[in-house]
Amino acid sequence: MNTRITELLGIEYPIIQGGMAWVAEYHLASAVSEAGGLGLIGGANAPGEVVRDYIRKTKERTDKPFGVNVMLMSPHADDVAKVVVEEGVKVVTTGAGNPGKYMDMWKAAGIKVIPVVASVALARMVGKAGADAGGAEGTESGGHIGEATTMTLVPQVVDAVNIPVIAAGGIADGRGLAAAFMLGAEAVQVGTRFVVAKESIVHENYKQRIIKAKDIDSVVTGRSHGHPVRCLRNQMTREYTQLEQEGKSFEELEYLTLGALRNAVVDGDVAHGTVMAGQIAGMISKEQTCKEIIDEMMAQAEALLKGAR
Ligand code: TUI
Repeated sequence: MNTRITELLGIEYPIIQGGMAWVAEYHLASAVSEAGGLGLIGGANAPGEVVRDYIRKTKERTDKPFGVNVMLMSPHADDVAKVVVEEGVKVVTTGAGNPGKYMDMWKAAGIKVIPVVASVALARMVGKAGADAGGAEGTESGGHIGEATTMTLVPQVVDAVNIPVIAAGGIADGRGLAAAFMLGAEAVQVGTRFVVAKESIVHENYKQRIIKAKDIDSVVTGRSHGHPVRCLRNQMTREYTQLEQEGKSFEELEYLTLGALRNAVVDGDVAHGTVMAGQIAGMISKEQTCKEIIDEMMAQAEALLKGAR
């Protein structure tokens, strides 16, 4: 399954790990890269120096390609954008915004730039600005999301741009990978399944919450003020939804969730913390190594696509 994406990034398999806040640190990123996919360090809201340290620790663990996700709403985005250049990172993905202002700097440094977008309009814009590939992320994803589904967004983005497209949102096995290829994608981004990987450092409670999740356990908070975030239903989401319905301001609600993702990932408080996960959580049933996940996805997708040809 060699594609323009595997070629561009120098990876063995068309599987890219999501740049998930707090979750995508150097243990996970290096394990995914070692298994032949593209591991990502999630910059999230971390200061530039923390990301620099993670980049160096990833390099100690793997000689294979890896990338950094720059979360554009972060107060440290400018610093992280410079750190990736200084540290010679080869691949950058971006989320939660338009990376236009960093494109020239990154391209001049020879970085392969992959903005993750949730609309055709932004996909066109980043294509014109010189992006090397585009991530098309459906609303099935965990975390900060757009409105369109993966099934509808991916073919529309494929038609709108000339660069190769990576499908994201709702993909966690070989069936999803094969389906994404049928929609015209040339790689997939996988988040939630890697959260429960053996090498993932998230708290055991968080992993168990995903493993036990049912199809209908996924909810979206923050729609009313334009910051939709998908996570698993718990006491926090019930309180949040209640306050949202009462018309509480964004600032008041932010106070409720401040540090809430960290509380869930690091401390294992899956009742009051934010348990970000995609809608596919209901299908994920066990902890496996990154290599087992990637090998299983590839074998299943290859068998399906052989039958489809
Ligand atoms: O970025 C993501 N997923 C994320 S970022 C994140 S950290 C966070 N947590 C809470 C609130 C906000 C951020 C958790 N998950 N995925 C890529 C993605 N980008 N999905 C949607 C978008 C997006 C949305 C609006 C990209 C651009 C955009 O507008 C751009 C513009 O300026 O027109």
